[in-house]
Amino acid sequence: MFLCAFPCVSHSRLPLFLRKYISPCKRRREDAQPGSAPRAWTRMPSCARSEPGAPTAGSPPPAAAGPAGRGGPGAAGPGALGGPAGGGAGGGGRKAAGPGAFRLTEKFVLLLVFSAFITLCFGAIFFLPDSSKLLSGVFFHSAALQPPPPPPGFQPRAPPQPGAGPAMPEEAGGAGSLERIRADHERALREAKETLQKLPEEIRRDIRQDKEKLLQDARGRKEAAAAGLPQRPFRQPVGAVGREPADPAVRQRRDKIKEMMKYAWDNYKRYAWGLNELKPISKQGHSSNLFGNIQGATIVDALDTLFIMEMKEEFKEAKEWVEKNLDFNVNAEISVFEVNIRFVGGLLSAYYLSGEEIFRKKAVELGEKLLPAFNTPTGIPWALLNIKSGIGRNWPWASGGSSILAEFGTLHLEFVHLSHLSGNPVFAEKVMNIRKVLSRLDKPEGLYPNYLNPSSGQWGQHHVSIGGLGDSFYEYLLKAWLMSDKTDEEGKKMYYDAVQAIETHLIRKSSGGLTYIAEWKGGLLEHKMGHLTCFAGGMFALGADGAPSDKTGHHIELGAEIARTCHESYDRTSMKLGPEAFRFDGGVEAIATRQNEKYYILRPEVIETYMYMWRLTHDPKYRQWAWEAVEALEKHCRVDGGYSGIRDVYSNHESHDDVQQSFFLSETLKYLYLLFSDDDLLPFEHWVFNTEAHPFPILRKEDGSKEEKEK
Ligand code: DMJ
Repeated sequence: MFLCAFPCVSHSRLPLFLRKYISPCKRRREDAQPGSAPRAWTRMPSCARSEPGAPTAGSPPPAAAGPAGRGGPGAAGPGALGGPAGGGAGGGGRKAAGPGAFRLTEKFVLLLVFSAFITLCFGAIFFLPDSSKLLSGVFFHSAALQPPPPPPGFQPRAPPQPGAGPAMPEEAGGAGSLERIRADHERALREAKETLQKLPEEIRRDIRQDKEKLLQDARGRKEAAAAGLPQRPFRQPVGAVGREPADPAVRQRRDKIKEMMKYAWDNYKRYAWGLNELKPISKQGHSSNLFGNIQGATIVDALDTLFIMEMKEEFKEAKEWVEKNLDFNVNAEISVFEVNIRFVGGLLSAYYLSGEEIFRKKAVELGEKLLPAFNTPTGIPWALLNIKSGIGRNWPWASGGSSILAEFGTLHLEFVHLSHLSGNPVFAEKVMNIRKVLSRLDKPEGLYPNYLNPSSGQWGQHHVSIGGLGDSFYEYLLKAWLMSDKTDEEGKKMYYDAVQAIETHLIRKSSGGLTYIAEWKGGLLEHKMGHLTCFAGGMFALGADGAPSDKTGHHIELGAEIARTCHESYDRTSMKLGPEAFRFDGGVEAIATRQNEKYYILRPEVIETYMYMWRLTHDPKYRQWAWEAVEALEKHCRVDGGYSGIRDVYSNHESHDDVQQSFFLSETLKYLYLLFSDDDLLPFEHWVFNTEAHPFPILRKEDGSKEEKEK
């Protein structure tokens, strides 16, 4: 360590009696041909030992070093300072008194000078700015400081652009820039000030949490490496948890929604833990064939809601369940769409919010299991897939073996993030190919039919819907553009063109002045709107900002009108909860006329639209309408064992369907909670929600490869 300090001092400026002590090194430097050896080679032998490629203790010394170079008998103990004066070979005579030997006082002076010099060096290291970097350069000059080698197929990320938006959430800009150092120092100062204001027990708790986080990070890194995933530094995401709302009335409502979440969760835990969903009346598990025998849908779907509501204990137990029990190595035929939006989506969000590697690992593992679904002549995926055999098929009822628009069109956000997190472009390639197939096809009147044959690449029946079978395809066009930091121009164009066609051919106004979105069947309109279609109000408002030809205000207005119509569909029932579908014909408006359309299964779409409208307009009526829904849910859906759907919302007494849907926890309650939170909880500038309300971070322009975001 001492010797390492010397190369930075010119030999000629050293006191004479010191020069001879370092002369072996000096001579070595002079012996070297200029430019013939790396700079490191000119260092003192003991320094060179830490250079890459330099022999370590026990390895044979290079021939050029000669027997006296190192490792000789004199290399240990006091003789380690160098060879004998004059640099004779070997260590013999190192202790013999001779003309060159010092007296005790000289030795003392020598020691003092050494000490002063070392103190100076250390002082410089510790007090120079960013001393940690100097220290690491001097003492830890090792491979640990080198970036890890890229995994196969991993696209290197572009350096951040100056002036680009804030890095999000884990990819900050280039290390070492002055800006970054200044920001780091300012942050450190701020944190120090905050720490000074804390109580001792708060400081102790913070330290404990930091320690846990460090341990957990280390564990996670190991797991990720074992799964072949690239290393990723995790940074606290923006707006993952919010402040308490300032207004006590709002705070109280938000607390109520958290209590509802707790009630739904506790009952699931009590009666159906580890199974997909809860039957709250019969108080047992509910299995839906959408997930085959993959288990734990409610747990995975609820993870991010638990996180943003700061239900830490529950989040922890959910995470532990995922770690120990979530198993995809099962012989199961699953719905690719449902598993993607709930399981892949839930795991991705949980990872982005918490940084727990287990979620990234599981998401990528599941994503890989879904890949065989794309093995069709066109690459348009099957609806159903056996994740063990990799054999896929379509729903038998879907127009001549077609795949469904809302199913294959709702993979994009998740698959782009899977590529981003795994470094494997295959996921993004699969969904970009879907885009390619769609953009080549003729669209009747600019509309996208709900059915597409994955073998022929041709449309099936010309049925168009912004509700069931079509809905989230449109949603994902817009959100793909937003999630790409507005670089996915193709997604943007497809979205706004589609909205134009929808307005022209599907959107109508009732005689009572209610705007609705009808369904289109080969050119004929069915004047019916599904509960599912109600999400479109939020979508129009969210997309208003980018609308072409000064149509921003118009798109907001369209969102507001759809929100009003959907609110009417709730308000015109006896339970103040909306039916599955409502009609605008036969003398009725926004009312279900068929018995099999009168049910409510805890769906989120109307509340989702209120949430977007609230965030984008701050019109208090949206909070009011949302609160009406909360009251109705409490009155009619809350039962002894959780929350249940209702068979007929027009009836005066409840007939429960006995299912607590997993999307009630992931979507309905999350959107309600956001409605009564400040806008800086999961702000739209940083997050995009998948169709199951799982938040994904926007991929900043400087993040990720082009392939993941474009085409
Ligand atoms: C959710 O699973 C998703 O929102 C999906 O897109 C369709 N609808 C259900 C909830 O109604």
